[in-house]
Amino acid sequence: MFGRGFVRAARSKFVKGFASSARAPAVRRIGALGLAAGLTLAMTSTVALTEGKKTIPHGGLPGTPYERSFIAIKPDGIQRGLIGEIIARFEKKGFKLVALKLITPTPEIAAGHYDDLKDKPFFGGLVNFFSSGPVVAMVWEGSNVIKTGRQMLGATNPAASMPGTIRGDYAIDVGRNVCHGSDGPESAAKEIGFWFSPSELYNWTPADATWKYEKL
Ligand code: IDP
Ligand code: MG
Repeated sequence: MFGRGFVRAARSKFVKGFASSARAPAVRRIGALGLAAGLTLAMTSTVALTEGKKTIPHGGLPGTPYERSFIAIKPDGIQRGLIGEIIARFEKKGFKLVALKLITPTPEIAAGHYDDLKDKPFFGGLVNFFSSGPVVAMVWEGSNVIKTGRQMLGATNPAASMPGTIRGDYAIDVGRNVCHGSDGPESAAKEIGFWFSPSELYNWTPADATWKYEKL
């Protein structure tokens, strides 16, 4: 995990240094012991703080375990009781949830989110549908979460989505395809910025991170 290797190395370096001074008088050794404990504690808490404050750009770091994608459950997914199912798939895969809110988008927000499709004939219907009720807006983090997230969602048209994907398993119609996922690093950064302020994103370290990644 980030920082732990450093702590371990720093600790073992210090312990070696302390052992080599073992011929020092007892009083100095006791003093050094206190100093060692204090320094180790200080180092540990400094690293822990740095780890907690580890700066990850709002839009994530594509190509690293800190890549981020904007994933949303659309109004049809909410109405059909699929919130838990969709979140569970991302959670079980091992991705990390770093932001989540339930929000009914205004037509302006819906239009802003789908701005790249404003010239499409289905744009009006899409905006009406997307602003018709609450959506679950989320940011998920992990290696390849943008591409893998799209694969987990399935093809835009559920008729072409593979069984086993969310749309393949739970949707029929392209206009009611249950979920949204960023389609690349640029749209991910743009969408995360559009839906969430920096204070709404959480940097946290899952307890099982080293069971999901060989290297972090
Ligand atoms: P995506 O959601 O897989 O990224 P986009 O092409 O970005 O697909 O389209 C955004 C959304 O617009 C789709 O998820 C779908 O809900 C809707 N949409 C796309 N194509 C059509 C269409 O031909 N008819 C109706 N709705 C469509
Ligand atoms: Mg899209």
